[in-house]
Amino acid sequence: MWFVVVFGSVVGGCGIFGCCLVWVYVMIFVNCSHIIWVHYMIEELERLSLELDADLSSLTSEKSLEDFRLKYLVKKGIIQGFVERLREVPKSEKPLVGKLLNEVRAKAENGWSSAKVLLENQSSASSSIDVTLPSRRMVRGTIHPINATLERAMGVFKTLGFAVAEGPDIEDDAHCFSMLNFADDHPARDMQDTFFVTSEHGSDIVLRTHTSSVQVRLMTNQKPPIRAVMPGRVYRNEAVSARSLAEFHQVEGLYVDKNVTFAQLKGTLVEFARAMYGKDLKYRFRPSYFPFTEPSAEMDITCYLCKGAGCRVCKFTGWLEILGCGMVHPNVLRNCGIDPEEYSGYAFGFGIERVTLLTTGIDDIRLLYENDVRVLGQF
Ligand code: 2NL
Repeated sequence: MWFVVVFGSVVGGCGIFGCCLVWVYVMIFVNCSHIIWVHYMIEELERLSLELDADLSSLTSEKSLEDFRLKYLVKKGIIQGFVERLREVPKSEKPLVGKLLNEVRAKAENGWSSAKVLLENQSSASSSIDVTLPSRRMVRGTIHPINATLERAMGVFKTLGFAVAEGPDIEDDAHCFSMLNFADDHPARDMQDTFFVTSEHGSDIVLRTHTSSVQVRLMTNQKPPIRAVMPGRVYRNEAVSARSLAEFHQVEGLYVDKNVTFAQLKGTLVEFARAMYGKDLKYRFRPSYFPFTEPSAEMDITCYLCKGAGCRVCKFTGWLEILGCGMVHPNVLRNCGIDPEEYSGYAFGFGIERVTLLTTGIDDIRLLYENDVRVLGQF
């Protein structure tokens, strides 16, 4: 442009006409130069678009992404340079050039963004999942020995035709003691043996000391024949030692019908003991005493350790006590609304923890409640 102006001034010195002519030339040239310049910018943008295609296709690393950004997308980059030059484009040409520039800019920005996302996905996928790593070992739980014994015992009684009944852990004196023929001064009612729950009702509420309370509920609510086992947690106010706990599990059983005999009691319990402890064991019934049965007995099996020879486990008797049993006391039947002249029944009860110690060889009952996986994982 300065060349045109200088040329105009020199020639202009040759008179007024020459001067006008020169200015006409200058004006034509200035107009044409705009057209030539716009045309050149369009050509430049088209070249840039092709260059962009090539650069976009090589965006395969973080470095190439950054180089591309610095070359095209920053304030001092190529695209912004074109935006600034757009100001000099004559108004009439602006829509055409502007449209082209927008297309080129969109291509650069979108192409860069999608290449970035692609690269990020690829790198996160490859860094977080290593399919060649060995899989994590599955830690498998085991059934707690108490539950395992409980399930086994219940399974045996179910095959013998017994139903399963449950009741509340918190009981009243009637269901836990008086209806079961406990005398008012029976030592089991003593503060030292039973947990009494202090309540508005006085000291009538207790934590059940046996699941016989469930049997009382069953006999009061249901007409014979009744054949059921009652598993559950029971509580006794005892010092904790290797042999006894203040909280343990019990299964009690009851069969009430016409003409139920002691022979049936023995047959059923021998069947149960064989299924639990093995077919070739020896067993015996010894006379015993419970307030709720008459006659009462205790059942022993041969010691699993010495096979009857006598050892520390069986206190050198050769026998191990496994349960208590007997014929339901007529008073208990009467208390529950069952006529003892018409019906008779047998009942039995045993502690699940004790059976678990006998069948697993664990020698301290407390181990069953410490939940040490080194102990529990062995069963
Ligand atoms: C034991 C002894 C026994 C019973 C529980 C019972 C229940 C009713 C009536 C009569 Cl409703 N008897 N249960 C009978 C004899 C023994 O348990 O050593 N348990 C751990």
